[in-house]
Amino acid sequence: MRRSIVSRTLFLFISIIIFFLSTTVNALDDGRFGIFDARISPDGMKVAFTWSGDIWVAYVDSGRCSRVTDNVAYDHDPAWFPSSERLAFSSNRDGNDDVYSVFISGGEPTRHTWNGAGDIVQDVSPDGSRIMFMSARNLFSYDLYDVDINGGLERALTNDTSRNFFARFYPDGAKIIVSRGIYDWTRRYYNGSGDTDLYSMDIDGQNMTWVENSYNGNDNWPCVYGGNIYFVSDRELGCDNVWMKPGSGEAPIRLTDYTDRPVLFLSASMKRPVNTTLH
Ligand SMILES: [Ca+2]
Ligand SMILES: [Ca+2]
Ligand SMILES: [Ca+2]
Repeated sequence: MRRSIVSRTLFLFISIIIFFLSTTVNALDDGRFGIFDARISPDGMKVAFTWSGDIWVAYVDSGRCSRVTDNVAYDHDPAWFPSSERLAFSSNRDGNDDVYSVFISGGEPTRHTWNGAGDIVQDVSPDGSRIMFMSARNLFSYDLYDVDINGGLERALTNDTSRNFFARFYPDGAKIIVSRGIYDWTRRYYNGSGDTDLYSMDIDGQNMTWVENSYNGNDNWPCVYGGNIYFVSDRELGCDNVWMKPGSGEAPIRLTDYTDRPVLFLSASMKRPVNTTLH
């Protein structure tokens, strides 16, 4: 029963991803620009993404796309607020990447960081109060920070020599899951000492814990849904596919069968399928 519910749940959000790729790519991608940073909204009805240096939103029910930012600077890495009406994103419009947010209905973005290092948005806390971002403020590392949307100093969540990226909050806001290593995610089939593993930590950066380290290669884009951990890995088939590590602690299970076109930018909606309950 549990497997069937999980399968239906996964089918829902994979269907959304497939829908997104089959509509927006055809509509927008003329071969010169890629679509990046796809993120499903918490209500499951929209997909935010980066295209041609701006933030766009695709609507799942209609397939319509709308442009959220329109600026000569490079706007990227959108992350949804819990309302599904507002996005945090990074932009170099003021000289280097900083954290901004904007309502998808329009208006001027709000700026949240001013540091000289590049600040790359990772996620918004499930209560909407803080934006988590990655920044190379310390030499040779990419650490995680967060900032209160109402102002104040940023808070450092990590301080080490690893790259901490693709960080996402757990749905209940109690913890963060993150991919850690020192490699470049665009380098496929990497197996070496800099490979990424998945870790969880408290929202203040304490109690960093290995949650998936069984593969001497890369595990990326982790997200937690229904108590299970979903991520992207090339550990089989020579290609990046979607994998699930059950919350019960069993070995990861491969959920897609791609052999030539890798899965990128995995994300999950917080919305649960109608008439089902996850335990
Ligand atoms: Ca732009
Ligand atoms: Ca900055
Ligand atoms: Ca690994």
